[in-house]
Amino acid sequence: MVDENKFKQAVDLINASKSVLITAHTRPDGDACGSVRALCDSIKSLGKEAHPIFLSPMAAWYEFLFDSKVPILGNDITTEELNAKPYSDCDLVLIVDTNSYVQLPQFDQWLKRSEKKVLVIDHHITGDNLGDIELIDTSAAAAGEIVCDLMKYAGWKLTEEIAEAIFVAIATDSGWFKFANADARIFRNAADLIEAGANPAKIYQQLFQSYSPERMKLMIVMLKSLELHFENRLAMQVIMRKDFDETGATGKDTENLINECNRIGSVDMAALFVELADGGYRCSLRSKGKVDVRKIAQKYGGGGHTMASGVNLPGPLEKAKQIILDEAKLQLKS
Ligand SMILES: [Mn+2]
Repeated sequence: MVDENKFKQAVDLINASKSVLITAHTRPDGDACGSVRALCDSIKSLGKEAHPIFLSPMAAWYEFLFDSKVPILGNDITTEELNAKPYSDCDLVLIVDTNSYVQLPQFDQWLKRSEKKVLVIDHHITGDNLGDIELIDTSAAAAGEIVCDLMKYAGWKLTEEIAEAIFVAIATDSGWFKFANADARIFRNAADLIEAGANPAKIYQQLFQSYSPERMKLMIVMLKSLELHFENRLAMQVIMRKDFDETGATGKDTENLINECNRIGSVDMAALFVELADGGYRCSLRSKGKVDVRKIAQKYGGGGHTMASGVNLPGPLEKAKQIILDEAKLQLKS
């Protein structure tokens, strides 16, 4: 739990502001999208302006969280435009679900030059101390849980829309309440959110039964690439750029696909390599608990959690794979 004094400082900061720029890490996931939506609503209900931006497109299945399109930096607005209205009027920057420059492409440059106050809400262990005030709770399963705690502390109204948004945040970061981070606290929060109007069955359908045919085809291609190593304890899968062309899927369609191979009982660790435009690979890593995948990601400039992390590795593919094979071998034998 974040201590009360920190919550007070955060509430004071928000109360003192007139207009808030809200963003989250690139490739916004359910936690990022849900938390941003919930905070926008809360801040607006206080009579303030809230201006959300994302740093890359969100997956289609999160779009229901927003009534209007959230501008994307680099697509819909430039960093120069962050110095013009309405953003120039913002007197507070709120960053959710990350505290790291590398997770804020383009925005990091603007942020370094900005003199605005910064509030960070995050549950990751690694961070660059971006905030003047930081609500960091590494025991929270999702940033959405800290948002939930903040709202309870501040006494802000938990509307049906806010409850739904936070439910999305906590449900997605816990793999629909089935990862090791799904503790009593998350179920208590979930119960509160359901009482406030969140509808789990509806949300489940919107999140997990809403694949586009293109995404399904991409998943099939990915599954065909499955390789198992070290007595089937390490699963590795690959998505190449041509796979996107051939299936019609896009980068955001890869979210959560890595979890599919964890259905295999023997698998302790999973890696998914997604080829990038520069010839490198975005490598997502998952662990069932025996391996610390954050250590591996961190060693090569990435970050994340013990059981879910990510890192960009240079190509060619065989070299990127070898790095993961070597690191996995070290941890699996110990
Ligand atoms: Mn998160």
